Amino acid sequence: RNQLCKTHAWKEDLLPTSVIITFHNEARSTLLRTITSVLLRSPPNLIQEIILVDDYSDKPDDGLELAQIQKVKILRNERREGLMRSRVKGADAATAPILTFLDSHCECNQHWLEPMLERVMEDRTRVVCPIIDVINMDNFQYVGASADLRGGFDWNLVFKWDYMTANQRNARRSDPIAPIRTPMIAGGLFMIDKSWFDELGKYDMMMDVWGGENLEISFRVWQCQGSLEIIPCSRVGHVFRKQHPYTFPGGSGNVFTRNTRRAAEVWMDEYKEYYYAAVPSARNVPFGNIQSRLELRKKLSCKPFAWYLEHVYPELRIPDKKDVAFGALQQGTLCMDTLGHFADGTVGVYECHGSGGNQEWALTKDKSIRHSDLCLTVVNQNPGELLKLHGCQEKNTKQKWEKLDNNRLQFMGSSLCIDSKVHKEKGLTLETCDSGSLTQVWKFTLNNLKHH
Ligand code: LR7
Ligand code: MN
Repeated sequence: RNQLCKTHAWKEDLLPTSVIITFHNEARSTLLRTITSVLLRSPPNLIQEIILVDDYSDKPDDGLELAQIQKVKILRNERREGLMRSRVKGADAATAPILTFLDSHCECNQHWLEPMLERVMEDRTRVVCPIIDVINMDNFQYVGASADLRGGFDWNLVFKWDYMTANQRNARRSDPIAPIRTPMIAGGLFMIDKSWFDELGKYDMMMDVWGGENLEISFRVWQCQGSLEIIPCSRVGHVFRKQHPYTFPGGSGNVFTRNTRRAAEVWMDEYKEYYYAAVPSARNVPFGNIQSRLELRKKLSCKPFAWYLEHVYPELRIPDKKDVAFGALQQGTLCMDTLGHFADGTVGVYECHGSGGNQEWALTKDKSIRHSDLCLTVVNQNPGELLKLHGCQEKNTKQKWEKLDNNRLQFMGSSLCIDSKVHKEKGLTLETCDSGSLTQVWKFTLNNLKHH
């Protein structure tokens, strides 16, 4: 923790919480570590109970044995329900006014609880999480994680950590233990007022196994007049694993996509089209009935997704209405990159970093390939000639490109394509289009955009 956390005096009259841990085939040792750390690292009066929800693990005995520990209660599903319905079962059984969810392989650190309780008690619409440290999956060592991260996503709707912008980091320097507003929560470790969890619609009970519920609850909290925060003085370790140690009834890809579609269809309004542009195969996965969740959204008078994008996640780039494709232009692991050059500069390729910037391009309806207000321009229309960045001009025929079906970018009216084969010495060049040449393959991360 930041040193300042030690001297901060937490409120005296904090309310107790019920800790809810769902698990499917978790090792008993890691479960024990989670439970023990909750009991040893929290003021006893603030832990009402620990509710374990055994999501139909192969061995019922583990849960039964752990339930012999003080304050630990066990519920067991009669069939595999997945983490969403399991958490709701735990929440419904909870007797404390505040719920704390944890994954089944955590270690709560010193004074992890008080700073979060304080925030939720001040305002019950705040949903708060700790900084999630790393428990090394090879030797179970506790390793501190960066405190300068927030939760976010790209248009593929997969959770990712975002580095803070320079402004956000500066603000943090003046008050390092202030709560960090986060567009999305990782999903497993958070605290929420129980009455508000209920009012807000708990979880989507038609989501299965794993995935998508974190996106859904994040949109729901923000759009329905709540907020999400990371509390820097609260730290909890989590075992990050390479793969799921359990089966996915229905197949992991399908289940994840189905859950994600349910979140997108209910909460994202017309912006869901950018998700389908980024993950076209998602359209083939049926997502079931969402009527009751749409009604919930209406009943709670939740704000449109456009509001969320503008006020909560302005860092997420929105394709322009004039674009037909957008994002990075990928060639294997490399991406087209301005290399920091400006007007009259050349362009090259660089390892894809996934954070836009010099690697953000748009193919526009008027057929230019655009980076900000600079366009890829042909100076001399011959093989081997370097491409340049020039200011975009709508009528300039030297700035017109055709995206071919085999992922080539062809200079309009010619048989020349953008090629990276000599980029190291000079930059990207025009070369005779060749469907066998890998240095001419360019794929936009978002294709065939439809705007509403
Ligand atoms: O069918 C299942 N039933 C369960 O009870 C599948 C899982 N589970 C339990 C499981 O035993 C575990 O306790 O649910 C919990 C989460 O499953 P994990 O640990 O396999 O998930 P994860 O840590 O890989 O995934 C993160 O994203 C998930 C999306 O559905 C959940 O929100 C997890 O809680 C979440 N974990 C965290 O936020 C911890 C920090 C990770 C990060 C980033
Ligand atoms: Mn986990």
